[in-house]
Amino acid sequence: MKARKKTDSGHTASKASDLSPERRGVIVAHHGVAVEVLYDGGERDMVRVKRRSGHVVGDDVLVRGEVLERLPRRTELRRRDAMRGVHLVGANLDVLGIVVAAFPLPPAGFIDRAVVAARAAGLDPFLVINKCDLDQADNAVAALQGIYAGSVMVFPLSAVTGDGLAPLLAFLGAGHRGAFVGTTGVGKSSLLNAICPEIDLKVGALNVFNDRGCNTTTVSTLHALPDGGELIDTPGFQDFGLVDISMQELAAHYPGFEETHELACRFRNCRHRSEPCCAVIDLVAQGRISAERYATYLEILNEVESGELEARQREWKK
Ligand SMILES: Nc1nc2c(ncn2[C@@H]2O[C@H](COP(=O)(O)OP(=O)(O)OP(=O)(O)O)[C@@H](O)[C@H]2O)c(=O)[nH]1
Ligand SMILES: [Mg+2]
Repeated sequence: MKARKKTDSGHTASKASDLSPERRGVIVAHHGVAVEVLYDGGERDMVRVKRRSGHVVGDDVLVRGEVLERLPRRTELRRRDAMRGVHLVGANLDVLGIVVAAFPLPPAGFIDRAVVAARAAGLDPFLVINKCDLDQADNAVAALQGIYAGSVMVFPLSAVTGDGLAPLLAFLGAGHRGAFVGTTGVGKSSLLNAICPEIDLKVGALNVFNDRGCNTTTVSTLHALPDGGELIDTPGFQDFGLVDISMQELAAHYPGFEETHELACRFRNCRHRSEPCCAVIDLVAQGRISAERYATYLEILNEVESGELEARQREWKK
C-alpha cells in the first residue's frame, strides 16, 4: 500500500506527488472544493482543496502534485454579511472598484463601508458609476460626484454603449490588480465583458419589478486585461459590513472626512459623536460636511462600536 500524507490543503496525497515538480501560480477561480490555478508558465489546472480552506481568488500558491500551499498575502479584503458571517473578497489586491448603477442607487452606506474597508486593508478604492446611458443617470452622477469626487476616483460610464470606458482602462492598465464589487445587477460582469470581450462572462436579466439583478455570478474569477492590469469579477452582495475596523480607522478612512485629518479634536480618541471641541462636529456645524454624510458616519460608528464590544467580549471569554 502506498504511503499517504496529510497536505496543507487537507487532502491525503500519495508519495508520488512528492516527486512532482513544484509549480507557482495564482488562484483564478474558487469552486468550493476545488480551485483553478493559473501557473506562471500560462497553463491552468484544478486543484482540490478543503471546503473551508480559507483560500481565495488572488492567492499566490505553490502546487506540488495534489498539495497546495498558500503563500503569504500582501493584502486581504474581508467583509461581513447581514448574518455577521465573514467573507474574503480577494487577496493581493491593489485597488477596489466599487460598482454602482446610476439606477437603482446602492443601499445607503454601501459605498462608504466599501471605501473604509478597502483603505483599512491597504487598497486604493475607486467608484464606477455604470448604466450612465439611462435617463435618470445625470442626476445620480452629479449627486455621487458631489459626495465622492473629493475622496476617490470616479468613473461614470456605460458597459452597454462603451462611453466612459477609456479612463477606467487607462487606470487599470497601470498594472493594478483589482476587484469589482457591488450589489447584484449593477453590471460588474457586463463591464468585464466590455473591457475584454473574450472573457464572455454570464450576464443576467433584471427583475422587471425593481430593476435589480438575480445573483447571476456565483463564483469569483480573476482575469488578465488586454491592456494590463487584472480584475476579479465577484458575485453581487448586498452588505459590505466592516470586519475588525477600529473607530480610529473609520474616522481616518471615511470618505468626506479628509479635511478633518489636518485638524485636531480636543481629545485624541475623539469619536466625533458629541465630544466638546470636535473638529468634525465643527465642520458639520459650518455646513462643510453635510448632515446626511455625518448621519451615515454615526450609523457606521454604532456598528464599529458593537464590533469592538464583541471583540472585547471574545477576549474576556478566553
Ligand atoms: N442600461 C444598461 N444596462 C446594463 C449596463 N450594464 C449592464 N446592464 C444590464 O444589467 C443587467 C445585469 O448585468 P450583470 O453584468 O449580470 O450584473 P452583475 O453586477 O454582474 O450581477 P451579479 O452577477 O448578479 O452580481 C443585465 O441585464 C445587463 O444587460 C449598462 O451600462 N447600461
Ligand atoms: Mg455578474
